Amino acid sequence: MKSLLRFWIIGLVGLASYSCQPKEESKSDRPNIIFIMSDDHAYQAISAYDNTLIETPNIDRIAKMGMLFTQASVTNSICAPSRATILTGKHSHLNGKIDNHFPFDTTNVTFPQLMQQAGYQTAMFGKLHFGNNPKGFDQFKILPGQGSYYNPDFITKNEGNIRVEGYVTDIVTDMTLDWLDKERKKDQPFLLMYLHKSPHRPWLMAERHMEEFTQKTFPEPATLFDDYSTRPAAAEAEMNILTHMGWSGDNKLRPDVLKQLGIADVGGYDTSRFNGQMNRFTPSQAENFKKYYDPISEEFIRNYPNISQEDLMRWKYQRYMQDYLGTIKAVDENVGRLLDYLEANNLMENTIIVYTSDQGFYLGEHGWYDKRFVYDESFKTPLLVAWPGKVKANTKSDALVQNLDFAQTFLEAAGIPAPADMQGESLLPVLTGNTEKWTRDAVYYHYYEYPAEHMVNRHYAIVTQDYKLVHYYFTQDYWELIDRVKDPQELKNVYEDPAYAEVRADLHRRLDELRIKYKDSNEISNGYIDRLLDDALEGKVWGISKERAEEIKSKRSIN
Ligand code: SGN
Ligand code: CA
Repeated sequence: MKSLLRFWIIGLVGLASYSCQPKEESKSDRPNIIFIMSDDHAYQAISAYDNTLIETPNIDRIAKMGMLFTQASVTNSICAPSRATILTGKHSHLNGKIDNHFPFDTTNVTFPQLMQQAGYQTAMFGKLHFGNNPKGFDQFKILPGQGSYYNPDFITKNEGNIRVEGYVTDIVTDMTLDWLDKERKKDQPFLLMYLHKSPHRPWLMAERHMEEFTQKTFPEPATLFDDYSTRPAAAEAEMNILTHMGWSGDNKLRPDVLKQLGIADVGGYDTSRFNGQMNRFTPSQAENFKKYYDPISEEFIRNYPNISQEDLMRWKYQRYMQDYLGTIKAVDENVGRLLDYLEANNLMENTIIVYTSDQGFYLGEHGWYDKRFVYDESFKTPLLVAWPGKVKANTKSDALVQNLDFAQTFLEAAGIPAPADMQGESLLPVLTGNTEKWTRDAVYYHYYEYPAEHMVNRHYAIVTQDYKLVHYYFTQDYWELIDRVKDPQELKNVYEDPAYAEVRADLHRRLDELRIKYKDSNEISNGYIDRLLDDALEGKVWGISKERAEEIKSKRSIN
């Protein structure tokens, strides 16, 4: 009798849910997810945040349709670790991808695998940078490592390794649109990861933008001539535009011009890499490049004899901005192509569109390029999310959200339970205006890639809306306290200032709590501590000689 009753109840419930939600519809109810991520795209270079440097009307469309996050950040400001955190929903110390050097551990569970298992069609195009192929994708075409701007190679799921002639940002978009058009299954929701190489170093813009962007001048940031006083790790870093940026590979002066002027090239991206890039061009691409870049070299020869160090810094900054922002122009145009496609094909309605970057970037602030530090320009990252009907148009949030949160956000949106060991929080309450359900008031940060190119010492930190408390360790051992409200440019370490004694004690307590909450500890960091140094001692770390590694080894101490 009991079982008969159960049969009836199940039958009734089944019938009821069937009558309000026919099967196909319940499938298509689950939103599609389009995750657009660029590489090293500073929020200062998106006009929805700030239009001082560039207009990005297409990326801005996402903010106009949805929400712009002003305090989105990463847990570890470097490429592959950020991507690993995004895919696993775990901090670097738990997913194991602490730096760019060692490959990603593919035994990690990633959210695309879970979505694929739950019936999502999944695809990835562009830059991954894991040292191995992504799991959980029905289709992928990824760049090997950093990839190339011109005539890039791709590792593909079904066609082996291929080389495609053209400009990388256009090609990755062509692949993406092609997939949407020809391979997308209309009866399945999809997860699409559309991942640009731009605007990563060496900042090679598309041919069509060279004329305009090599002529532009840009306002300088207030801290271009930062002297790094009170911040020893900042002083040690090797990412100053004047002293570390390559003259040829980065600033694109012709190697013969450097020779003629007696300038020794500097930085990782030097003459040999410049020549390598030139060799990659087709004859017509090379001709076009020379047409716009040769005059820069010629002018430099004329001006160099009388130029001061300050003006050289200014010149290098302008050259950097022209190229960096030039690459963003193509990203913006191509994001526009994708949005147009979605509009034209009725795909806007039930699709979550995210635009973000794997981390932020310095555009001359503190005299720098690159990232890695917990200072705002690289700790924060752009985040714009549209979901028509669900996320209110034209809204802003200053919630302390992180790349750690994407996995759980997407899983919740798709109705898939998140594994208990994921460490983020779903952003749905913030996105849908239920902010009372969002209580996070501090985030945790930990950067590890040292000794390595750019020489940014290891550090971990707590960041709140008002402060940052940072511990630098490994070869340096000291604390930094930044007052984010009074010192938004982050120039002054007030750790020893008695006026901050209480704040400091409170932040120490909260940092300890966060480290427990996220399961980080000195024991875990010490487990990773010499991995990179050991490889550097064998000459296996890009940018670090064996002699340098020996010198660092003699200085290093356990945190
Ligand atoms: C390359 C760049 C660095 C950059 C790293 C990491 N040098 O090594 O400037 O910091 O990538 O970037 S280059 O001379 O090869 O251009 S990341 O975005 O992949 O983390
Ligand atoms: Ca990056």
